[in-house]
Amino acid sequence: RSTVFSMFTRTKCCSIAGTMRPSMAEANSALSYKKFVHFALEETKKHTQLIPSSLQENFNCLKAIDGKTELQMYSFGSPNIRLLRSLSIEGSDGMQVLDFAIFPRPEFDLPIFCANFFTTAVMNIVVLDLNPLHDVISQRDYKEKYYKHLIPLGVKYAELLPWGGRITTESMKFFSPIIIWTKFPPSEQKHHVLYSAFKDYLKSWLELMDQASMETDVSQIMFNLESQHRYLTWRAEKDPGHQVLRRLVGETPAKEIIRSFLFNGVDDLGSKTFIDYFPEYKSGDGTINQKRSMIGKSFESRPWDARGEFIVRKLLRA
Ligand code: BLA
Repeated sequence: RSTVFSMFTRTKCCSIAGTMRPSMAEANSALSYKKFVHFALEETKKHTQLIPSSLQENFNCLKAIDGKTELQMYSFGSPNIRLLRSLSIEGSDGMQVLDFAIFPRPEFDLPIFCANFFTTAVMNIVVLDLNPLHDVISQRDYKEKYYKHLIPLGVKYAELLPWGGRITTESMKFFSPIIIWTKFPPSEQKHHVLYSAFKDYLKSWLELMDQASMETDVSQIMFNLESQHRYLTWRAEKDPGHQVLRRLVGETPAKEIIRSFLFNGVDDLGSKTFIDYFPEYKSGDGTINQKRSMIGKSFESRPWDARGEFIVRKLLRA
């Protein structure tokens, strides 16, 4: 496993490797996401015992082809977390990336914690959400169970971090009523708001985890498992970050980071294929259509209202 990575010299290139403690200079750097990772790990440790994942051996620190950009990866598990993993990238050109996710064990129908921030010298692209494991548009009971009490939090941040405009229509099915989808030119004030949002969303997820009860019904566990596998299958195939990763580390290592690290489980949590889950992407010769979206982009404005009701149903009718 991970033959590609052994071809790289895996030096401890990232400055917070080992200690996970950013230096004051890094912590104060206006646009760094290191403090986000540091907060997330420390906060999660207050709620559960984090055990280093076996993935850490192969996925820890990597220098990009340019010899300057650094990719830092962390991964852990716990009694109720299947995988907590973090990829942060600090580019020499001011590019900063955070892809932080927490996937629950299949005995829990908890949402998936998802923070995806892509920052260049001119733009921030932000997705922050507790991605629902099950459908929150048609399954009202699931929506009420996890999101009802969080709607005010979502409304607060939707005002501070306004809707980022038209978005891949298919992605909306993976988002919750409290989704933060926003774009803004780099600004210290916005970065600060984003840090608060990240902390509040993570704390909310950890509270849900504390309260969650373990499912014992096998069919329900299988249902959770398939939903998580479907989610992983979507992101491992269509995540907008893939192109950037390929450019940074090359085709094969990028593929390995995506399938074995970021969306670990895509190859072993289920046997359905991308086309099984998303048949509309099947092209004439049976392969997967390379387009990111078959429907195109939509939702000029936030499709959830302030009560957490989805207001533009027709595009998502499968
Ligand atoms: C853009 N990233 C986006 C967009 C979304 C997401 C919604 C806006 C473009 C679009 O409409 O698709 C994120 N999409 C998600 C997430 C889910 C989803 C989280 O469906 C979950 C179900 N982004 C990263 C990483 C990189 C990155 C790691 O998370 C780079 C290494 C880059 N995201 C990135 C770039 C864009 C983007 C470059 C703009 C490219 C584009 O608009 O196509």
